[in-house]
This record gives sequence, C-alpha cells and structure tokens, in this order.
Amino acid sequence: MDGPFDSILIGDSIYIVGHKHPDVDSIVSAFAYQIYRHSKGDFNYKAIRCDETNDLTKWLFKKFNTEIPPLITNISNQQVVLVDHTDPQQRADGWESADIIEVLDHHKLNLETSIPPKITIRPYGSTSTLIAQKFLETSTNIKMELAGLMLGAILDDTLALRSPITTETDKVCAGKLSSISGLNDVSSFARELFSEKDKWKKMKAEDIIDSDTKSYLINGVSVQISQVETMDNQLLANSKGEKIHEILELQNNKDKKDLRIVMLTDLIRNDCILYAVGEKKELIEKIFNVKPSNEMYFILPGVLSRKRQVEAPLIQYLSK
Ligand SMILES: [Mn+2]
Repeated sequence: MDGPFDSILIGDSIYIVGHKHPDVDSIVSAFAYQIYRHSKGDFNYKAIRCDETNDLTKWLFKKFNTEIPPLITNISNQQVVLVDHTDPQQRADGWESADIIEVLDHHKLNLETSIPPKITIRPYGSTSTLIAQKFLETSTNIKMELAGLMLGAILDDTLALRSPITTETDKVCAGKLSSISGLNDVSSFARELFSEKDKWKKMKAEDIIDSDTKSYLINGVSVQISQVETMDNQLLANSKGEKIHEILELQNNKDKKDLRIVMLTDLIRNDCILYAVGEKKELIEKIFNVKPSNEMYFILPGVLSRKRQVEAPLIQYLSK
C-alpha cells in the first residue's frame, strides 16, 4: 500500500483506469500499461478498476496466475490515465475533479480537458494491441503471463480476430504474443476463451444484460447497448429472450434511456439478435432497414461489432 514515504520516493500515484462495466480489454490494458510504465522506472503508475469485473476476466487472470487490479470506484482529485474509453458516460465516478493526463484508446475521442493530455488513439481492434505494440516497438520484455493476458484481451475484443474492427496490427501482435506466451495454437486458446464466455445458460437475464454494457449520449439521445457473445444466439433467445426483453423494459422504467439495446451476437452464424426498448426504438428499423422478426427482436445478418456496426450507424444517423 502507498504510505507517506512511498509518495515521497515515487511521487503521487497516477491511476490507470478503464471504463465502468469493464470488459477484459479494459482491465488487461490498464494492467499492461502499469507494467510498461514500471519497466520505464515510473513506479507511481497504478492500474485500478472502477467497477466489478466480468467472469471471463476473472477466468483469464486466474489462468495466468495474476492478481486483478484493485477496485477503486472514485477517482476524484486524482491524476488519471484513461484506457479503453474517453466517453464521460463510461468514466469512473469523480472524474469531474480528476486530471486526465493521458489517454490510450481505440474508440472515438470524447474528451475536453483543462490541461493538454497525451493522447494515443489507434483504430485497432483493442487497446491491448496498442499497448502490446508499445512493448514490442521498444523491445521491452513481456512476461509469459502478460502476453497471455494481452492475447486474451485482443481475441475477446476482436471476436478471435474475425470482427470487422480487426486490423493487420492486431493480427501481428496476436501472433507475437502467442509465441511469447507459449500458447502457440491461437485458435484452440480462442475456442477455450469463447466457450468460457458461453456460460449464459447458468446466468440470470439481468446478469446477462449487465455483463457488458455501455452508455452513450449521442446528440442529446441517451443510448445503452449491452452485448452478449454466444456460439448460438437462437438457443439463448429461445431460453432467455422473453426474460431479457422483460428486464430491459423494467430497467428502462427505472432509469430512462431513449434507446436501450441488447445484442446477442453469434460467433458461428455471424449475425446478431437485437432487442430494443425505449422511445426511440423505431430508430432500429430506420437505420438497419429491417422489420422485427417477431414482437421482441430483430435479426441483423453480419452484425458482430457494437462499435462499428451499431454505435457508428447510430451516431451517423443522429448527427444528420
Ligand atoms: Mn477495448
């Protein structure tokens, strides 16, 4: 723990933090960047998380015998590095009084600051790719465990390098990380990872919705998009769809959003079953030019990426 002497010796802590409702990439990229800064002698950089981790993150850190960064929910008055997000809706509590000194991300920038921060944004499939690239470019040593964690985050964010957001850099980094980590068979590691993800059968509908959810404010329209990746979205829709839709309506009565979406993306069929509630739910028909498949959901063929294929068209449409 940081005592008074630590801060004299190494300076005040700078928190590295990902978004609320963190996915694997948000936790791994914070952790990896801490290691990177420490390797440069910057020991005051400290990876934290601002929210509970999902089960896949727990599984991955356990697999690589690594402690998950500690939970610190409020970042007020701290110096912070934001990883994997900049959107105010996704930031840790207390950000209004924090100094954002650096950003490492692969999403659209949404940031106003009082001081000029150092910004590194690349259109890669994951923030972990960007950080792995920093290690590789500077020939900084990557331990086996860290390589496995970063590879897991890249595979998770890019749907095993198949999502349309995947770049050549993601593939190159994934290849190098796989040889460093000793996980030479990337596809079997990806299968293990995604079967670990596919544990929806045992989960309650509200946990399914909450496990990976992001909020946006797009030209005054409040949107929340949850995403669930599965090997069989029809099976999931048949068993939990009604409940998911019901909970979605309930959540929207309590905490109103103009549009609240759940995407069940199917990694085998390459499509998405999409539930939408809220006053602006008719946007889905307009933007995607689809009719609902039944009274609850739409089927969108080829849609795998929340960012590229749902968020971006929404932004484009609402900015007209
Ligand atoms: Mn990410």
